Amino acid sequence: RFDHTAYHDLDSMYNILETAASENSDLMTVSDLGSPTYENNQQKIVKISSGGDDTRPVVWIDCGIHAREWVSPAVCQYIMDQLTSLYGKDTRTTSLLDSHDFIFVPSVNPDGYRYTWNGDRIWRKNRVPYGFCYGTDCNRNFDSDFGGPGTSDSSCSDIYHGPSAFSEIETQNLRDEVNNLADRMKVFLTLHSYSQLWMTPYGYTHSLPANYDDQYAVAEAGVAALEAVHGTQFDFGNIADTIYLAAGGSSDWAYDTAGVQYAFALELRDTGYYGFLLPADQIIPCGEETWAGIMAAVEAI
Ligand code: 0X9
Ligand code: ZN
Repeated sequence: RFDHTAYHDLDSMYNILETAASENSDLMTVSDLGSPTYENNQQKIVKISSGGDDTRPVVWIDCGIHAREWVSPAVCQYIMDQLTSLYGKDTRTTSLLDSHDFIFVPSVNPDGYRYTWNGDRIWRKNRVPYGFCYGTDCNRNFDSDFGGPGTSDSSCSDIYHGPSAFSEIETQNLRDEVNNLADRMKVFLTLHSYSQLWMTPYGYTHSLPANYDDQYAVAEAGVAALEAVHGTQFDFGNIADTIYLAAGGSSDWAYDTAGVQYAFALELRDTGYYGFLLPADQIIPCGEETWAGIMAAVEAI
């Protein structure tokens, strides 16, 4: 069953998900997202739905595109637990889940995540060898100004964009699933750490998207609800101005190409004291505030 008192390695997380799905078979299904990765791991896709025959608006939440950002998959697990354990018991959870389908990819980068457990704790990219070095930054590999600012063409760089847009199995699988769901995807959320930011497009340019005011208002509502839980302060706004220019990111692609009108990249706790090494006793408070923010954002759209 779910356990938010510790981080879990890939096998343990996947075992937890399978157990949770079997205990909540009316609500939760786990399957493979697409083709296995270079190191033959699966990206799992978790669907939490109370019915509706695949017609309801979709809330997409992906986690762990960057391997070292351990709190991200942990918060994905926290949210899945909230949905499955409170459906039919808590009115807010019940109405959210009676009007939306929730889709999770709890580990977008399973090869990298595995390597953070058995090789290098602060590894970021996937593990495909390119020349003398390993790994593409999957969040530079989308077709959103591919190769633009904030990316590198050196495979030894932590922001290596890969040989071409969607060269990586991880981004291909994610692209195909988002495209399948695009016409009913209400919001795309991708969870990172750290910096405490709620970010809207764009990352590849300082220009603002056409519906920026609407996305900004939803981000503001999400942050207000998030901050109300534990007082954790988040900044919000477009990626390029809140963090830095970075092309090839998933949320820019989801907005521009898949046409999802609300596409957010969140940077969860903290602001650098622990950084990527956030202690496990912060998983629950981080999950609580993040989920409160996401609920409020979904309700605000
Ligand atoms: O650099 C990144 O990919 C993200 N920051 S992190 O420290 N977690 O690596 C920011 C992603 C912003 N999104 C886009 N550039 N689309
Ligand atoms: Zn990240």
